[in-house]
Amino acid sequence: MLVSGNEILSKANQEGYGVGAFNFVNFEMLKSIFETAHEVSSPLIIQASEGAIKYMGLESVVGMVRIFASQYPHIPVALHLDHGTSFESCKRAIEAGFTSVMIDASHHCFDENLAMSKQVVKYAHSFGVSVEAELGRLQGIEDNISVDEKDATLVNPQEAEIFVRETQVDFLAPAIGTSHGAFKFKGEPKLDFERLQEVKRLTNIPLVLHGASAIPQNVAQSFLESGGDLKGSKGVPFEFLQEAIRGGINKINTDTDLRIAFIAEVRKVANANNSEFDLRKFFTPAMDAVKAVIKERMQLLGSANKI
Ligand code: PH4
Ligand code: ZN
Repeated sequence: MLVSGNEILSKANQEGYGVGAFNFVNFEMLKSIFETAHEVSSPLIIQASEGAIKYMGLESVVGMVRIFASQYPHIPVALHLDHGTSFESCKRAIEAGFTSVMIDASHHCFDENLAMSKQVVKYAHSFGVSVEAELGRLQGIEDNISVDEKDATLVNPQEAEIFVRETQVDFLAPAIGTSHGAFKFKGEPKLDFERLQEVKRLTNIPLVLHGASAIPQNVAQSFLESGGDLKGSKGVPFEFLQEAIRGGINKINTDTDLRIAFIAEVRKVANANNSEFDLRKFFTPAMDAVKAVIKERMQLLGSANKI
């Protein structure tokens, strides 16, 4: 059943567990996500970025998610716009049937971010749609970074308190040192958990971790064995994800891990038989690999058996 993101995340916030928010760009990814949620009885946040919407078409995104949601009526599902860049983009998604949106105005100044987020909240809440916003910049933090540099990049907890009170956003993504993609840390992985705890203490709403892929060892290895190159890749370690949940994170954005797992299998089939052209021969093992990653993650974050 399609529900607002609030319905899924306020329960996660009260009970102290995390819910993976999985990005998709095609039928195969979406099918893998739904089938795994069904298998482990997990609530679901499905997300599509503006790029994914451009690729699939807005109506197709909503239509596909609605069809799968109706096949699994016992699973609470939120369809979330990931990194919406404008009020218009959020409005279009809401009109089309998204039940949750992110307005990402984090690259604007604080006042502009606040004003844009407020505008989206006013519109979205009138349709029962939840809203996520972001504070700070998604960027790795180095060991030798100065306090000033850290403050310029990461979320400011006092600003977070004002921001949440003024905008009434439902969830906040505080920058604490993660970044998108497969290369998150130059040295040892490092996140600012103290800052996270302070944001939670001052806001007490569900918090979101972007750039939360772990690049699990077995997935990276499989990519390598397929002939892929991921030299220097580093994700967020599993124990960091658990500590982040203890610090107040409830929505854990996951995209890169799924992409890597999928493509490794596609390449293996291509390598093994260069006269193969039946798409199903490529995508069936790819979906199995993606499902294994999602299953491990749902269990680790604590959303399994929460339906
Ligand atoms: N996201 C996913 C962003 C995907 O434009 P696009 O479709 O490439 O955008 O919001 C994440 O936070 C994913 O984090 P990850 O890279 O660690 O999986
Ligand atoms: Zn993100």
